[in-house]
Amino acid sequence: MYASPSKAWLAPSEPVAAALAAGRPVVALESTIIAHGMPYPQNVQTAREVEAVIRANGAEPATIAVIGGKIRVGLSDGELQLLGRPGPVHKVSRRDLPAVLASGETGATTVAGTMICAALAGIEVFVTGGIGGVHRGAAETFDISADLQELARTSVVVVCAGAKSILDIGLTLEYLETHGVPVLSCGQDNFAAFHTRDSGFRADYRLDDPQQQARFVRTKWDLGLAGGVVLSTPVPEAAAMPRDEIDAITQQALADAKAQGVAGKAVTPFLLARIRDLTGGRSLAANIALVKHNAAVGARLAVALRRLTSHTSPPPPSC
Ligand code: PSU
Ligand code: MN
Repeated sequence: MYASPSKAWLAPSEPVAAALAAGRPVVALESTIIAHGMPYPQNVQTAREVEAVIRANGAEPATIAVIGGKIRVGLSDGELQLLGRPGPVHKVSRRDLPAVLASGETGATTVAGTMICAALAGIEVFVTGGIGGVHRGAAETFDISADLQELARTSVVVVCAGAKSILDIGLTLEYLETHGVPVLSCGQDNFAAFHTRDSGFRADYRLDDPQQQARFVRTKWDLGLAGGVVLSTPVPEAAAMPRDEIDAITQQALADAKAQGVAGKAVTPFLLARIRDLTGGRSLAANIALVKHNAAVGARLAVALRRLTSHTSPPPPSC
């Protein structure tokens, strides 16, 4: 029977445990981006730099992964290396979490997996690069990331640079609307498209100020409206890629995936790696720049949320 979730699986690091106990702002970070989204050693280097940006903006970083039968919240240098080096690391979404925890193997958490763990640990803000979404051609493949369903039910803010153009961004936004997930934008009216600043689709609400963002989020949860919030902020101008180029390369990568019969959880890592090769590594530079920028936005929101006086805990998932 489903009881209230047990925190026994959580193993926070000392700094994260201390920050949570003191009510200081904490920002969760995912690990699939380290293990399956970027190559070694840039992945580990970036993970460290992103943590430093969060500290510089007044919050405690908590990178999340499954190691040795525990959900580690806040990783040591050795643990970052374990995830970042080539090796057997599972990609852990909602479906995979019990298997990898129970087996004691090593797992990197996706947006969905990280949201679950962050909520369990009492962390309200989570920074990533891009969210998963409805894949192009989903009408035939049914390929819709579990990230979207998680956003519908788990009360964590996900700060991102929008969604990649490997996805159908219009359908991704439709799906989020259906499930009552608000999409906020910071710095521009439109939802961002990861490598490029503008997806061509408007976000639901533009809120540039962390105080405004915090009031929105707190109001949603005070109303008992369980579920996540997407906060999109565009890749910094200097690191953005030309739209025509990334569109053409995305088409090529999608065709390659189809020709090679790539399916299931392998699709997104395959496309990310293929785009990196086809851009001669320039997509990686954009990826690194945008994650660091997201980290600053997320840390400022976490600080603003802690400063709000009216505070109740986020509601638990409705199922
Ligand atoms: N988008 C990116 N980089 C990533 C991912 C998505 O630009 O690394 C990762 C995230 O961990 C996300 C996951 O949760 O891919 C989505 O995988 P899928 O499409 O299989 O749900
Ligand atoms: Mn999928």
